[in-house]
Parts: sequence; C-alpha cells; structure tokens
Amino acid sequence: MNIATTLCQKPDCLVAQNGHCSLGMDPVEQCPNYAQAATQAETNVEPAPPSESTRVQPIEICSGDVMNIEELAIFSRRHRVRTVSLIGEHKAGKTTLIAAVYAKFCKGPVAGLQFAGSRTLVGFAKRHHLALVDSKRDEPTTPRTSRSEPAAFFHLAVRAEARGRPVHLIISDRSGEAYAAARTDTSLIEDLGELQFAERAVFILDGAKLSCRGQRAAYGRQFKQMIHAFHDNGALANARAIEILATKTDVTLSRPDTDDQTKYLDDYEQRLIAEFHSSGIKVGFHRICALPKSKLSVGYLGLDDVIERWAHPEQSLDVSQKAIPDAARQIDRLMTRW
Ligand SMILES: Nc1nc2c(ncn2[C@@H]2O[C@H](COP(=O)(O)OP(=O)(O)O)[C@@H](O)[C@H]2O)c(=O)[nH]1
Ligand SMILES: [Mg+2]
Repeated sequence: MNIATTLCQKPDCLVAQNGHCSLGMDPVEQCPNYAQAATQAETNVEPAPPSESTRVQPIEICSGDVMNIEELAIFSRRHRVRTVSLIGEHKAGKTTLIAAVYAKFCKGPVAGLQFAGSRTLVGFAKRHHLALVDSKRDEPTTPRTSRSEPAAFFHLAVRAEARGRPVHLIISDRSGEAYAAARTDTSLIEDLGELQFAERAVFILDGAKLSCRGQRAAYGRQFKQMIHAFHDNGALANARAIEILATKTDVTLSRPDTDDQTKYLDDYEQRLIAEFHSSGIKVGFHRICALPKSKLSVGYLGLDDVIERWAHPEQSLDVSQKAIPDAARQIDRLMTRW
C-alpha cells in the first residue's frame, strides 16, 4: 500500500504531495483528517513473523527460592560446588542454623570470608524472617516441612579476597521426619538423594533434648543410631567429613544445674567419638548456638567456626619440585643449586 496517497483522509487534499493542508491547518498535524488513513493502514499490516535469527530466546528468570535436586544438578554443572547436608530430627535446629548463617553474612564478612552472591536469597530471607521473634509468631520457628517434601538446597557464594575465586557452598535441608523414618526403616535411606551430593554430612544434635533428664538417655541413643544407620547403609560414602553439631548451647547454659548439664554433654561427646572411632568412623564434634532465645547473654556461638570449616577455600596444592640433597642425576643437583 502507498502510504503517501493515504496520508490524509480527504480525497482532494494534496498534503502528501506539497505539504499544504487543504483546510489550511498549520501545522498539518492539527487537521483531524491528517494521518488517520496512514495509521489505519499501518495497523492493518500483519506483522511479519520473526525470522530465526531475530527471534529472542526466552530467558529463565530465577525465583531466588531454594533449589530442588534437579536444579542443583544443573547448577553444579556450571559451578564447582561444595555441599553440606544438615541431618537431624524434627525441631533439632537445622533451618534455624541456615537462617543464622545467612544473618551473619548480612552483617558483613564472617571468618575472613565475604559474601559473593547467592542463587537462593529469597529462600534464605524467608527462613530468616520466620526464625526471628520479629516474625510476630507465638514462638520464633521455621515452617514445618512434611516428610514427603523433597530436600531444599541453599546456595551461598563466599570469597576470601575481593578478586578471589568464590567458593560455592550448597547447604541442604529436609524435613526431620524423613530422617527419623530413615533411621528406623533403612530402606528409606536411598530416597535421601542429597546425601549422594554431600561432601560434608552434618548431624544436628538437639542440645535442648540432651539437657532434659527424662529424655536424654533415649535421645542420645537414637542420635548415635542414626549416624550408624546412615553410615552402614552407604549413605555417607561420598562424605569427606562427618561432623556433629550440638545446637542450643544457650539452653544447656540457662539451666539451674548448668554444671551437671555441661558435664553430661562433655561425657556424651567423649563416648560418642570413642565409639565411632572404634568403628573406624572419624567424626568432629562442635557446639553452637544459632538463636540464643533461652539466654541472650550466651549470644550466637560457634557460627564463625562453622563457616570456616564449611566454606574456607582449600589451600592450593604445592606442586613445585623439591630439591633432592645429594641427588645422583645432574639435573636434580641443579634444583638444589637453585
Ligand atoms: N534456644 C534455642 N533454640 C533454638 C536454637 N536453634 C533452633 N532453636 C529452636 O528450635 C526450634 C526448631 O528449630 P528448627 O530450625 O525449625 O528445627 P528443624 O526442624 O530441625 O529445622 C525452633 O523453635 C527454634 O527457634 C538455638 O540455638 N537455641
Ligand atoms: Mg526445618
């Protein structure tokens, strides 16, 4: 269609040829007939389908929430990740620990490491909000996850120097019921896919239960049984480190019989390490407080060390050739001279 001939709706107007409106409008755009036909013509034109080269590929917009195991698999093909699995029964304090780690980095560098990004910031922020008194819940607590819910993975990138290579830390969290069920029915252990990824298996020991006289003996036994069950069924085969984190130290320290409680915990730690050692399992034992709500003066305990152990960049291997004293070959003697 020739746009010039339809620039004005008035058939006798020559505006398209000489630029003068037949109604005498100046500027011509004031004329109600001007450009109407052109606009009409333009709108009637079917847009050409985009060619292969101009078609814009859809881009994935990241929700910022936690990753599932499939998303983690894709993520781990792009980044070298270091995975930590938190294992513990319901209400042991797994999610609160994740919220506390996030909160620490919100305030600045931790253990000489600075925040370098996160693919799951929204997931962290949600847990953190619910773990705080400010969430206006009756009691600060993280949402209860059902046993059938899959593992959730949190990502935290940290680096030791401003331009250093980031360490991509992945922390997994799952419903405590799923772990409790797998302890008693070991056929369920193979469903815990996150353990295949775990470079570090972290068993969360509920310090509050261990300081309760009526519960502590049974709970202490069940806790050990869980580690044995997971280990004996190969779930920890890929883990380079096994660690026990005794949480809620503030509860132990707020009891009237604090000395007795601390002694019980010390003894339990020693017995547990000795027992696993004799079974050929090397475990680390550490104490933390991720939310000092029972005794504020205790404060957050042990979190810097947690981050240091989980995320500190590994020292690169020293591959330089060492000099050999009194070497037989001339080439090796040269090394000694240098
Ligand atoms: N006093 C105290 N309470 C804690 C601590 N860590 C977690 N909790 C509380 O323990 C309860 C269960 O914590 P949560 O993280 O939801 O346990 P999860 O089921 O293992 O994820 C919540 O009420 C938390 O506020 C801690 O270090 N000290
Ligand atoms: Mg939880």
